[in-house]
Amino acid sequence: MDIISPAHLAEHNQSRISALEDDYDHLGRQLARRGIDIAAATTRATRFRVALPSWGTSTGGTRFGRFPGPGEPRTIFDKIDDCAVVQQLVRVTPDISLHIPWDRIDRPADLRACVAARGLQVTTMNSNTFEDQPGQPHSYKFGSLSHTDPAVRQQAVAHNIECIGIGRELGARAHSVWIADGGNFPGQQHFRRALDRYLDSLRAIYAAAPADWRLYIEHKLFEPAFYSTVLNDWGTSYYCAREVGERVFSLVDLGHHAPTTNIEMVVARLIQLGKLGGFHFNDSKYGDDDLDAGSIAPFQLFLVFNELVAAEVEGVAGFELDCMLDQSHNVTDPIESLVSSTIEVHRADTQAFLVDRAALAGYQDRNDPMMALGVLKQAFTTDVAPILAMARHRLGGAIDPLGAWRASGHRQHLSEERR
Ligand SMILES: [Mn+2]
Repeated sequence: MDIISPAHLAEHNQSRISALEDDYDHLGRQLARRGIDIAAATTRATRFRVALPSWGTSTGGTRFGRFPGPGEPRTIFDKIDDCAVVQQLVRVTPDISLHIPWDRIDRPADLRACVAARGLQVTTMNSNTFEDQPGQPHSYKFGSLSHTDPAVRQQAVAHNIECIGIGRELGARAHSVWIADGGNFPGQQHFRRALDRYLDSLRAIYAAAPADWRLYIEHKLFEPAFYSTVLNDWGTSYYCAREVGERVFSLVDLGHHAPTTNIEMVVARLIQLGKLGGFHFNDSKYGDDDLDAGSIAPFQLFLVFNELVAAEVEGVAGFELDCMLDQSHNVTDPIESLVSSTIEVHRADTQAFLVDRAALAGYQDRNDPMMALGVLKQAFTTDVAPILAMARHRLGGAIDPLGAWRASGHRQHLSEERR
């Protein structure tokens, strides 16, 4: 079921295909001189996947306010429609990540049918024990899964199990847990006991998950707790994942690190230890800014993908990833941000595939940092836009997704329909 008219997309592509073929052929000759087959790079680019967050279809907002735009989704069904628009344009985002209870799901069977009719699937569930819901018996003000009161922990565990139950009805296969638990003052929490309580709760959630599901735990340096956080870094995340079970993995949210953290190295460590489960892609300048992926530090994004592609081509055993966007769109049209961020992570992945790995290994062995960096920079500075556009075109998407979206006038239509 198409939302943007296929005739509009065809017309849009028709006026751009000849210029794209020119650029593509030129890039193909350039890459051939480097021993790279552009056809192989393009085929690989058609297989790229990044999941869309249902919550990314609305304006997020900050703690100072929220400025919703016209035609924002009113229900989960509207959010699915907006994800379907993104998928129609970029064709590498068939997977959706849901957030309970931000997504109100009263009729899972209807939702599953709607998602499938749009050519999409729900892959991952996300719980929310970082804010209180109306009528909830116990407050999360002082924590959830690691709370000192067993009744609060039990409520938080039950919520996570409920999310998994909804996910099963929707055909999902993974559950992602982020907790805001921590302390704002020295002395507020007993660090070791809080982590032990978190582990106990996580074991209860893991025990309730279907055997073929994966459980992701997402660490974060700080915020909303400003002094200490229970699951604060990748090392703690790795420890917890290892302690709790084989199908528990660390999820890396790019914004959840200190600004100077070498995130690509965190990624490499988790790959080596067999516990990297996936990503929440976004970008940041100062903290957990939730800016659009690739908008601030595109070289860092490339370096992260460089580690992923290295693991892929080196055949690291059991290496499987769930990649999602997780952003807060405050000043842009959420559909445009999702489209643009998808293109940015797709770009980083495609550039990383162009790294001359044999040359890089040689320079590493010979301790030649200048030439090693040169190998990475050669891939990073290659304009792979024609490969991305050709991949989208072959998959039935738009050569210029943002241009096609703007010209479709669909936002105006939504602003009237969703008044
Ligand atoms: Mn996240």
